[in-house]
Amino acid sequence: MNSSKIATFDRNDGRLVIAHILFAFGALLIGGIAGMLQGMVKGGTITLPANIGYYELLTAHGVLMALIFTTYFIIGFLYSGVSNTLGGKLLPLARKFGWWGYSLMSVGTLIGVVVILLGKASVLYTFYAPMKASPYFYIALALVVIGSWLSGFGIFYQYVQWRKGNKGKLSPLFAYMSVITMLLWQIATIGVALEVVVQLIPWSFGWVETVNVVLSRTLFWFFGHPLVYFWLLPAYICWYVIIPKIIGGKIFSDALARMSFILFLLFSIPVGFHHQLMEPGISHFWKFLQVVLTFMVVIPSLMTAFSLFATFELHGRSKGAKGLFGWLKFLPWTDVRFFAPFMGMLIFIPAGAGGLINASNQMNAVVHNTLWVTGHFHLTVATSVALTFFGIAYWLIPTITGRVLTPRLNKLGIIQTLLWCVGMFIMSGSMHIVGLLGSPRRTAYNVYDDHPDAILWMPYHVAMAVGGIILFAGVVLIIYNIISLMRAPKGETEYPIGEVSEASEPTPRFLENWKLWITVAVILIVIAYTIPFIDLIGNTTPGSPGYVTW
Ligand code: HAS
Ligand code: HEM
Ligand code: CU
Repeated sequence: MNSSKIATFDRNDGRLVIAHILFAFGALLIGGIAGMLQGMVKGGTITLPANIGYYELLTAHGVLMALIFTTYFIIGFLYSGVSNTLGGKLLPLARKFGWWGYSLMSVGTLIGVVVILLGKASVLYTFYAPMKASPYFYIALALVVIGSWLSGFGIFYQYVQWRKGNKGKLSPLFAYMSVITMLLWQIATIGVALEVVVQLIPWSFGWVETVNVVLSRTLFWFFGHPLVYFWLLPAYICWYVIIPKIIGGKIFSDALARMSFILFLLFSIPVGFHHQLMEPGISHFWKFLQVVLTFMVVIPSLMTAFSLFATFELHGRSKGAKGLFGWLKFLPWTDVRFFAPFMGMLIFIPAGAGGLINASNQMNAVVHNTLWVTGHFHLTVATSVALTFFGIAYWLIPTITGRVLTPRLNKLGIIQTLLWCVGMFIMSGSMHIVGLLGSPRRTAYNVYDDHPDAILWMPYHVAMAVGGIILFAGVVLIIYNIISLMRAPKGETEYPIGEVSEASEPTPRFLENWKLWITVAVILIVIAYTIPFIDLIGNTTPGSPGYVTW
């Protein structure tokens, strides 16, 4: 293991980071139980005990996995890197922001989970109107969002102060990427905050009778698509900045890495309509424009793939690798800190390809609302992103707690990664196939006796359940590994930050010109959304009353 150069982590900062990471894994455990049960219900192997509704479970799963596990892990990870690269310590105010954010988000999460478990908010993690949840569910969501803003402010504050004290210097790559990730988040969450505060809370309290449904969904997806890049970018930080160090290589190009993050900031927001291609009430022209922008946002992912291959290949060749793929032999396959994120990268190839299919209007008509889509995001967020986060935990926890990753834990980590890959191959693979055969997502109805296609679907649903059980074993093992990491032998572990290859060109300074990039981002958003929003707000069809469908 690479623990030669010693770096101790500030203890107070460490507490903040660990609090986030442990909360994240707590959410993963509860969400994992729900996930396994859902798979079994859909496989027709169990019925839920009388009082638990399928949609209650599915809401808990979506919220805990997609919103809570991810956000907590991301904020913890970003704070750790910002502390490490911007001065080795958080400024007192930045740390305070971190704790304020953490507290508010935790209050929100607890209220939200209680309301969901009481069966008052089985509206799924996208909480589409006109399904109407308890107002406290929306208030809980608002608290989580406001909390995450405070955490973002802490990161911005640390960065701004660092730049003031280091005039003319290029900021560290990790910190730069963290700022973009949080900027993306702050802009995107404006949409969902408006939806929740202006539309859903007054409506669920009964202060207004009806809600404008298409407007609320459009505001949701204004947020919902960049949300997926908010999950992805921290994984990319690991791939760009951490992985080169772990394999003993160099970052291929600092400028290319920064450019790809800028492209995410610009193109990931004005694309929400690709989730609404099948919805009436939005004109084809705007859908077409946003699909074009969706294909633009594929480019930074392709740049990432190129850059990672280059890092791997240059490293291998510097060690004497021959032939087209000889460099593969020089990667540290038995090191879980590399292996888990690498499997995430590999799986991102089919995962991203599925995304391109979804984004193509005609093909979206085939896959929309089927289990194909569920298969797509269990590869992207639940594998590429989740495995990368797992891989990060194996060095982040020891670094912070002053411990070391033992060979035994490393081995358990490899087993955990393999379990996840096998389980996901089976579960997501069958979701993809059965989705193409027309089996719907988000339905508790599972026997399909009266549907002519049922005979085709059911074997895949059973396979989904089997995959889900293997995945749950993976959840149990990662929880065991996290607890063991917290108690691993004392020692010092380095925070692995990669260095940039000397062969690469210097980074142009305009990449750090925030005024320029934020302005371009806002212009693109204004072009893509102004007229659709004017149309939707001026829409004279009556709004919808609320329904409790569960
Ligand atoms: Fe998606 C639906 C389109 C990426 C998550 N997506 C979803 C939903 C989620 C989600 C959660 O256009 C469901 C929401 C719901 O509940 O309704 N998605 C895309 C496109 C991309 C994409 C075009 N999605 C993601 C990522 C996610 C995510 C990332 C989470 C992290 N998605 C859609 C569309 C829908 C959708 C439609 C709506 C469907 C519907 O009808 O409801 C692109 O960003 C993908 C680009 C990526 C690539 C792959 C590049 C490969 C790389 C790997 C490098 C590997 C290396 C190692 C170097 C083109 C970077 C290789 C080594 C070797 C040795 C081989
Ligand atoms: C939905 C299983 C892990 C995010 C589902 C569904 C199943 C499932 C069967 C589909 C339910 C339906 O459409 O009726 C599992 C299992 C997991 C797991 C067994 C591992 C133990 C994850 C992870 C994430 C995630 C790690 C994200 C980080 C989601 C989301 C939904 C979902 C966002 C959609 C909820 C909705 O449609 O409202 N999961 N999953 N899952 N899963 Fe997972
Ligand atoms: Cu999207």
